[in-house]
Amino acid sequence: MTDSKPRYRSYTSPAGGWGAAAATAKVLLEQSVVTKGSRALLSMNQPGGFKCPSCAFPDADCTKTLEFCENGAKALAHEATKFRVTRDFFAQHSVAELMAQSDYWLEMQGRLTEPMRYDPATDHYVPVSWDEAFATIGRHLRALDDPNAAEFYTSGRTPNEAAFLYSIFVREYGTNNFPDCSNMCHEPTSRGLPPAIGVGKGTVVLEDFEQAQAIFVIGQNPGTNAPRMMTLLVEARKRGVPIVAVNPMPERALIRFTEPQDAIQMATFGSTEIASEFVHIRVGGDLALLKGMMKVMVEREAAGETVFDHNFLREHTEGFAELKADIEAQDWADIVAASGVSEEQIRRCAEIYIRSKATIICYGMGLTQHQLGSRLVQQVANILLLKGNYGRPGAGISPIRGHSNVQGDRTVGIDEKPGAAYLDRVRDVFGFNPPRAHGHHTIESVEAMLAGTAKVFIGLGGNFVRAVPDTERAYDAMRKLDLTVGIATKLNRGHLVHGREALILPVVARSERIETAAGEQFVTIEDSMSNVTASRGVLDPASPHLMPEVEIVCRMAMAALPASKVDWAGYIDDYGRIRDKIAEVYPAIYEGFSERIKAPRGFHLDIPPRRRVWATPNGKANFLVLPGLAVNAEIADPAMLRLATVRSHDQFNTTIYSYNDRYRGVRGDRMILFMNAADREARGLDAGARVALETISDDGVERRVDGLTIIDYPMSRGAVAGYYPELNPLLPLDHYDRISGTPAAKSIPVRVVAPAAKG
Ligand SMILES: Nc1nc2c(c(=O)[nH]1)N[C@H]1C(S)=C(S)[C@@H](COP(=O)(O)OP(=O)(O)OC[C@H]3O[C@@H](n4cnc5c(=O)[nH]c(N)nc54)[C@H](O)[C@@H]3O)O[C@H]1N2
Ligand SMILES: Nc1nc2c(c(=O)[nH]1)N[C@H]1C(S)=C(S)[C@@H](COP(=O)(O)OP(=O)(O)OC[C@H]3O[C@@H](n4cnc5c(=O)[nH]c(N)nc54)[C@H](O)[C@@H]3O)O[C@H]1N2
Ligand SMILES: [Mo]
Repeated sequence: MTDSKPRYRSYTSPAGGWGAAAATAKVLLEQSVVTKGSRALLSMNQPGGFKCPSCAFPDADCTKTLEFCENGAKALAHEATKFRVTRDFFAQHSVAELMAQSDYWLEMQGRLTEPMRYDPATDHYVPVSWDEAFATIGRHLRALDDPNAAEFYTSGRTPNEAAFLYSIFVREYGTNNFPDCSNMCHEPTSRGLPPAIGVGKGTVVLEDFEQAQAIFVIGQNPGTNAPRMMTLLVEARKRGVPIVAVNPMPERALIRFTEPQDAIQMATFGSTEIASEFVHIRVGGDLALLKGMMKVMVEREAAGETVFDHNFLREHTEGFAELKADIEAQDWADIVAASGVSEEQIRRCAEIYIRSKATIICYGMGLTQHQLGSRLVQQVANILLLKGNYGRPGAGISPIRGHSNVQGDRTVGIDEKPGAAYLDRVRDVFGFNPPRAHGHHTIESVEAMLAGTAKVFIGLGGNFVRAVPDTERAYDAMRKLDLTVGIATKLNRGHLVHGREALILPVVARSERIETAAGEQFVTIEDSMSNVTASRGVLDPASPHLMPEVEIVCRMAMAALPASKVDWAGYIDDYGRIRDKIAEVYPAIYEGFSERIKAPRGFHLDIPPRRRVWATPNGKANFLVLPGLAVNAEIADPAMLRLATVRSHDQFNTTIYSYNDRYRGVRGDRMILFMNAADREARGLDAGARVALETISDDGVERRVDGLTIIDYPMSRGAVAGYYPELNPLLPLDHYDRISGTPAAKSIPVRVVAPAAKG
């Protein structure tokens, strides 16, 4: 915490606008990259340039001159920063000293510059040669009796080429242990949608937003986490398209937004009202809302109106009768109580949905991060099926992904539960027998570390210990390991909470040029709407000693697998050869990759539901019923509140850009508890009180976070919110969705308790 007196003033201006423009200028200045950063921003998301390292939202067509947002600019400025973490820095600070610093401070030290190894004798990181680093990794991996004792994490900034090779390396090594960031994020989409519609991805493309007649935004905060999406929402509103926003927090950008790319709106201080209907849902109340809307549809059909797309239902779906029976069994009073939304408003939402001939439903972490997240996502698929909102312009399901290439990483093999057909393909293309047994997802990998069965952790990007639940236990877990390896651009806590031996391997970043013996290389990424595009860095690497991720993966493989059947050395220089192999392993979607990627805006990967083709066992789209109205285990404790851990406007996941959260009116602090005044008064607490939170659980582990300041905020009743990752110590490791493995980070059962007495 930087400031003992946090300041809070409710933010009443529209989101976006000059505030966004000013914040862009400020961050370039703070990182001392005004000229370099501004120049790089002109190449971001442009043909021939690089892809924004921030979120996974696709870019629009070339008619827009600038294709970045305030938060993309922050991501770029922090990557292009002039600050450096050098060997002198590590000589000055022991790991114990660095541990005492905040995540913000660590981030602000700048880019990593050379490989480092942990020296237990001095508790300092010291320089190590790349050769020695790979030899260490090879020695540890070769020494393991069981390849399943190694965990291979991936974070979603890793491009397709590196992720693909990593998935081949790890499988040849002998395990499917692929914990990844998606396991904490949109896995309910990847696992929940295939049995419903045959693909674990979204079915809309950008153009669909221009033809939609209604748009729902559920559990998502696009003004902060996908700001380029705001352009589409503004345009839709200007066309009079109703937008329904469903959220326990009245996020500013969902209410009013000024489009920073709109010169007239900027000049006149104008703004656009976004949500025509703001649904102030209870945390976890979305299931009840969706069922309420479906109930209205069922009732109107029973009264003789044609509401469903009957041809579509007949031709394309199975399970309608079961769904209908489940909906009929729900009682209105229960629906209203579980959602916290009035019957009138649910009826208005249903009316919007019924009238629209093409509806898009977007959703984010507010929907996925619950104990039944995967099955909740299936209910979104259901309501869209009822009106045939697939394979029609302007309609479909639209999970808004997080990391810029998290979807692509999964497509090219980062998957702890690979299918048999894919494994056969890998065997045929590469000539080794990949392991068939499923591997660990993120939670299972932490459990294996705690149990002492895991020995080695390799993190291809990311900040594993800060991202996972149960921070204290995660720290214990990492410290039991023999070797931890962090492959990263920036120093983070994951490098400080380490195994007996530890390495930090610094990489060339997205915005930087990759030069190999074969000349300049580009990489590819897949965005949230399945577009694959090339990304070519334009800046000089932060240091001459950085290595591209592709080369790091190849050299780890060469060190660990001396008798490999794969030509690793051949992939280091020529990324075209990697793409040819991707095409061989995934002919159905990647045939002709090297040719197709030459198109200035890349190409779209086939999504069968767009053609009304369903890759499910029965060849149909399936209605999947989730009985009841709850997506989290009920807890009969009257003091219980549901805690949603969310992102501020000034962070990218575990990377903290500042202590401010502009749209929520917070300055100078992140130890905040957003609470409804009525919930606060019911507990006899004062506004601005300092409190602690305790998790309600029955596993005997005490989980508590102290030093939180209550802010009166228009939360829905019974819901509180605070920031991730500071509140991760409250999230129990086993509080997760069993289908996807995704932690229920939006519904932690907590109670407010008195703070520890100050010593
Ligand atoms: N600038 C920036 N951009 C990012 C990121 C970042 O940290 N910073 N992270 C990236 C990543 S990896 C991801 S996954 C995405 C995340 O993007 P979002 O999905 O927008 O992320 P969150 O802030 O976690 O939460 C989303 C919203 O869910 C709401 N919510 C909480 N509980 C519920 C509930 O029960 N029901 C409903 N309907 N809503 C609920 C919260 O109030 C919040 O507005 O953004 C990506 N883009
Ligand atoms: N309580 C709670 N927990 C959550 C969430 C939540 O909403 N609430 N959200 C979850 C979600 S959605 C996600 S996606 C995860 C995120 O989990 P992660 O993906 O593991 O975390 P990040 O903070 O995105 O990782 C940041 C680090 O990545 C490294 N990095 C940045 N760019 C690059 C690059 O180009 N290459 C390489 N190799 N490294 C790079 C930098 O060193 C930086 O410190 O957290 C999850 N955890
Ligand atoms: Mo994410």
